[in-house]
Amino acid sequence: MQRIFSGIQPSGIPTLGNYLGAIRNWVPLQRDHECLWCVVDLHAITAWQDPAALTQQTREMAAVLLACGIDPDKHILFLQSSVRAHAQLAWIFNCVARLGWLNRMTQFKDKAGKDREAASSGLYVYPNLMAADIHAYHATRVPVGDDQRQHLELANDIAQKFNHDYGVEFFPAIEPLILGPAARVMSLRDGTKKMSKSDPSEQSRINLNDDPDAIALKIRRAKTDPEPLPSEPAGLEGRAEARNLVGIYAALAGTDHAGVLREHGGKGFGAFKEALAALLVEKLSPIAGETRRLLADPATIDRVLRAGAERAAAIADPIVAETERLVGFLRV
Ligand code: AQP
Repeated sequence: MQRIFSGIQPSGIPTLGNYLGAIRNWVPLQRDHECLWCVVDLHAITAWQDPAALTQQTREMAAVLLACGIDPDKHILFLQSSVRAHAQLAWIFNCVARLGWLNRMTQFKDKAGKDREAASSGLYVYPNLMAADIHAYHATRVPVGDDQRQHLELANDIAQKFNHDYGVEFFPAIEPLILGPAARVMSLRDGTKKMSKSDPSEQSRINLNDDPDAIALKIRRAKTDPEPLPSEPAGLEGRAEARNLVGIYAALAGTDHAGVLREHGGKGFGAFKEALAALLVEKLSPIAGETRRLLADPATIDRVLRAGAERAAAIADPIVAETERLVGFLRV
């Protein structure tokens, strides 16, 4: 059975983008893989997080994952900072990855924005930590949204260079699993920017804990253009916002762009947005309800995470110990 690792940052309330691009696709993978699901709090602090908010968001993220169907008994759900192996291996990978490789990472450019000098050095070496997250478990498959593809290529480059430099075949190649028809969900305010939980505009995203009124309002206010919906997917060309809303509808309804346009093509956005909001409420309300129920008993969530960290460390510690031996660290 192949081992899967995937992570999500507790940097806010998870969004529809996180759900359609990642979490929803994780659940069926549990049938035929051994899975490690990680709330990556070390990654979250690469951007400023208020400490009390981070604690709260971390527990909320674990609750959302459980509410979406992550199984903490058959698989492992844990916090990144609870397993020291991640930071230990990341340091070694900081010394393997080349600056030139990191300079090509588009996510750093996007996230650092114009004021690069003010970005944390953690944000810059984030892909090295991500490589360590995966390789600390010898995981071979990583389900991610389309935006993470470049980071996985870097993780493979790091593994190859490590294996080459130390003359071993220790870290296996990893394969990205880009799943789901809505692999990239875009902002509701700007169809060229991805939907993000840390976007300063609350109106840019659907949060998984939004109530039906909030969902309806955000969809009603979502940016569109004056034309009606086309009847064929080719008519979405150059219409980023329309394309995004159709993509979201398709992913939730289990169809594709053509299927949505067969039903809604020719309609104005008013009617389509109403149908989309109703579909979102139908699909997301049960998750929000179950998350609330779980959060009423935080001790149980914490117990699940503690047990998960112990099981994760039991896999990662020997792999990192062997990495340190290969590097030549004296163990006394
Ligand atoms: N808009 C998106 N569409 C599709 N997939 C997405 N993912 C995130 N946004 C979208 C996928 O969600 C997983 C977890 O992401 P993350 O929390 O580790 O980091 P991120 O990609 O940086 O997500 P955010 O929401 O944009 O967080 P912030 O705002 O903190 O940077 C990943 O598999 C990602 O592909």
